[in-house]
Amino acid sequence: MNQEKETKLIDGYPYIKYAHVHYEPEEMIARSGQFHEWMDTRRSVREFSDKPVPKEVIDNIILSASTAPSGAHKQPWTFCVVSNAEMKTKIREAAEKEEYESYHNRMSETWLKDLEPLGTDWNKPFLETAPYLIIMFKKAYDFGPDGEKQNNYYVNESVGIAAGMLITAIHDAGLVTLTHTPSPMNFLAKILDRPANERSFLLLPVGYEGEENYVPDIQRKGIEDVAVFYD
Ligand code: IYR
Repeated sequence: MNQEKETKLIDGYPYIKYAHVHYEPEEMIARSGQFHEWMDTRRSVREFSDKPVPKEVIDNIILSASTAPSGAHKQPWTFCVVSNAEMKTKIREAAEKEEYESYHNRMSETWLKDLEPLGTDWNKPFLETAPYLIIMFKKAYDFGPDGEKQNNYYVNESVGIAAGMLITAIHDAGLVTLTHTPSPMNFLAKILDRPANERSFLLLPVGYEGEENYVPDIQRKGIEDVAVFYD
């Protein structure tokens, strides 16, 4: 890590020499299998404990998420971290207002039926219980040095990848989360006073699961169901 960087100019731009770690096939098989087993223990959790989480962990998981690849390396995301109790209450109230409307008037019968085994409803107590709420914003565009608009590219893809990496980092830290998508979710930009170029993307409560926590007994699709191989 503290090795000297081997640098070179290519087409006038700075490059550094890069070689990734390699494993023997046996070890690669073992490692990837173990990683899958570990990832397969991840579950979306709706009951949170209010047990505090060190702020440094939040910094680390956000930095991990922020290593995601992005269109033209624009890193078009902002992670808003809310631990302030009054702000969490405000967010819960506004989210539940929208969710109540969605569950009662906006979602179809089929949709509600599909959600039934997962036990979701308009009630979102985790928005107050979880020690941290991370709200991801996507930056539709950025501002240059003279305040001019600068385009970002593949913003949804970039922020979606970062969200997946954030979820992985949360799991790896021994914490739990849930991807909450209140709809419409523009109230978040208002409450958090975000600039005009940012749109809310995903809300993730982060913390420990509640005591005596149960999650739905879901099954995941197998390799034959999710992958097609063209040999
Ligand atoms: N956004 C709502 C509804 C919801 C929709 C889907 I699709 C889910 O997988 C889960 C919930 C909510 O957060 O409750």
